[in-house]
Amino acid sequence: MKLKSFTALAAAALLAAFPLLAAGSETAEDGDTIVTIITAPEQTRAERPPCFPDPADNYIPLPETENVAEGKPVQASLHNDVYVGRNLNDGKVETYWESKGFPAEVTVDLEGVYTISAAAVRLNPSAIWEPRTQEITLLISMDGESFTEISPAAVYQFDAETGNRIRIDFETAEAAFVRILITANSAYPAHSGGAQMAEFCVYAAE
Ligand SMILES: [Ca+2]
Repeated sequence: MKLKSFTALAAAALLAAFPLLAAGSETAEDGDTIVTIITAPEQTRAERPPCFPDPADNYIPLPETENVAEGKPVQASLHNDVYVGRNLNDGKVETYWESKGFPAEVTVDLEGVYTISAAAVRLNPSAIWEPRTQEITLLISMDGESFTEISPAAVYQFDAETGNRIRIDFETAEAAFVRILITANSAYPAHSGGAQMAEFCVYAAE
């Protein structure tokens, strides 16, 4: 009790000595928190101090032309678990398709004839996805029945350091359908899994 009365006396003395404190004491008595509002600058991505390099600087660059495969009808080999075919061109690297075994085949109907010159296969760029290789062949068609190889089977390295993405450039060609064939995935040396694609992109020629 002694302490309380001393505190009250001290507060009264302070207010008498410094009347300006009275204005601020109103808020304090209500128990509100006193905050200072600072308007943040508009920004579309996290700002990174110059001493921390942006990992995206090491990513394999992708064409800036339209990805004509995005959102188009897909026919895909059987999938594992919930990793269905529509995940492979929904525009999100967080969702992916995983085939049930090999060979794994995906055909995208571009719904029209496009002049194309590159494709890309993307996985989630998170480092949780450990480095792996996949063996990939690309084919094109005008009628969806007769396909021509435009990029022969080759082994591509996927690594979070380079964005977990690979790019396949080929001679400019016209196509209405694009087929991708994946025959191996080093992350699945046994037959428990299959091919994996977060996004299959087909780019219009410049
Ligand atoms: Ca996806």
